[in-house]
Amino acid sequence: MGIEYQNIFTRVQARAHPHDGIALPAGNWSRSGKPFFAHLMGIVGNAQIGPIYLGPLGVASLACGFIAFEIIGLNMLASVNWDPIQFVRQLFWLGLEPPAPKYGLRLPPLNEGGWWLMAGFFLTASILLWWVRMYRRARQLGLGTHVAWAFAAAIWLYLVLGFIRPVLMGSWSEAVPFGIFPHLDWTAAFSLRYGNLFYNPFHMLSIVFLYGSTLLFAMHGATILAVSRFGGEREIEQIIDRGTASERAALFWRWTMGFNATMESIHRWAWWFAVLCPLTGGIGILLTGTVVDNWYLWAVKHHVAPAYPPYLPAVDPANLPGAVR
Ligand code: 07D
Ligand code: 07D
Repeated sequence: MGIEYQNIFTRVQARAHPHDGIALPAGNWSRSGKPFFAHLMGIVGNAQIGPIYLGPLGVASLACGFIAFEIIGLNMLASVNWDPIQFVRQLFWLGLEPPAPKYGLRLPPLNEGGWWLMAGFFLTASILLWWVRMYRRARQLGLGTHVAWAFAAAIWLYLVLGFIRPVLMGSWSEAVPFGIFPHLDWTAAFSLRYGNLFYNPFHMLSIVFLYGSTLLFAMHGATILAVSRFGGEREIEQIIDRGTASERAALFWRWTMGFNATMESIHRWAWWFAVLCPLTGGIGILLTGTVVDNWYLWAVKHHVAPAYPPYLPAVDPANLPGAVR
């Protein structure tokens, strides 16, 4: 078909009058902003921008998020002596660290982890308020709350990493620092400290769902784009009409792998894979240091990994028969 049906990047931008959406029941704030169209946004999504619903929860969440962001940013700036040039140059390396182990779960002085604790409090408040907002907006529109519960799965891992596990371990020092590379260093150190996270079966499961999510996303996105020439992205009509895009898509997968998901079930696959990634991951982190202290030794004990053979002196290949001398 060539250029006239090239749909990986482009989409038709139908323009009507911008609309505000349905009227909101009593007790809601009104939506803010006069809606307008942006062609560039129309390339990646819907061209209509706004109006947005802020509401008290949205405002409170943004305020808490802003406070957390400021605490982190100003601490980072202080750590380079308030030098803006160094702040920009070293930004990815700067961090706000949790309190030292000697403080346990007590309140440390501000510059020894107190700021970290405060930033964590406001970031967590911001995330939880945003969660309630998503839940309530879905309800107000008469939707299911699937988005909120998927977000809750991510929040579960976040809370395990920064709150639940540190509390069980009895020390804030177990938690993750704020910062781009500092949080990566923490991740690597955590794996090393607990005997290599690769041997944690819940890390394995989490990876399965992470990789599985990208695979499913690619399969679903590709399938729908491939049948969009038959109107395949208009999913509902497709379910009730025979000989349509949906039926061809189903046939394609039955022919290539013998089984097909349905227009509805593919989304359930996607939801579960995405949700199970941080859900299983959070279980894995929660068990680490609380129940299992060394995942490699745990794996050897449970016949998941072989034990290292007893120490043998290293053989120098240059001294073996047949080696080039
Ligand atoms: C694409 C949606 C947009 C979201 C973005 C993230 C911030 C942080 C920093 C105020 C897919 C916005 C980032 C607001 C601003 C400060 C100091 C989502 C998309 C663009 N990580 N992590 C990143 C977080 C953990 C790990 C990137 C958050 C664990 C590894 C970004 C958390 C462990 C790698 C980031 C969190 C871990 C990253 C890109 C919270 C184990 C990378 C994220 C709240 C799970 C990658 C330099 C992304 C990277 C990366 C944010 C937790 C490991 C900065 C907010 C402790 C190995 N992480 N992370 O695209 O490039 O997500 O790092 O728990 O390689 Mg991380
Ligand atoms: C972090 C959920 C919280 C995020 C929230 C978002 C904001 C931003 C701003 C809008 C991501 C809040 C958002 C604040 C607002 C704006 C602008 C989800 C998060 C609430 N690992 N590993 C995983 C792999 C190794 C380690 C999971 C692969 C090494 C640790 C995932 C490899 C070591 C932890 C995964 C690999 C190590 C993990 C994360 C390969 C390091 C975790 C899943 C190929 C040397 C986490 C059980 C996720 C976990 C985790 C993948 C290797 C350490 C599947 C592919 C061996 C410590 N690893 N990993 O969804 O759950 O995260 O482990 O080598 O804690 Mg790993």
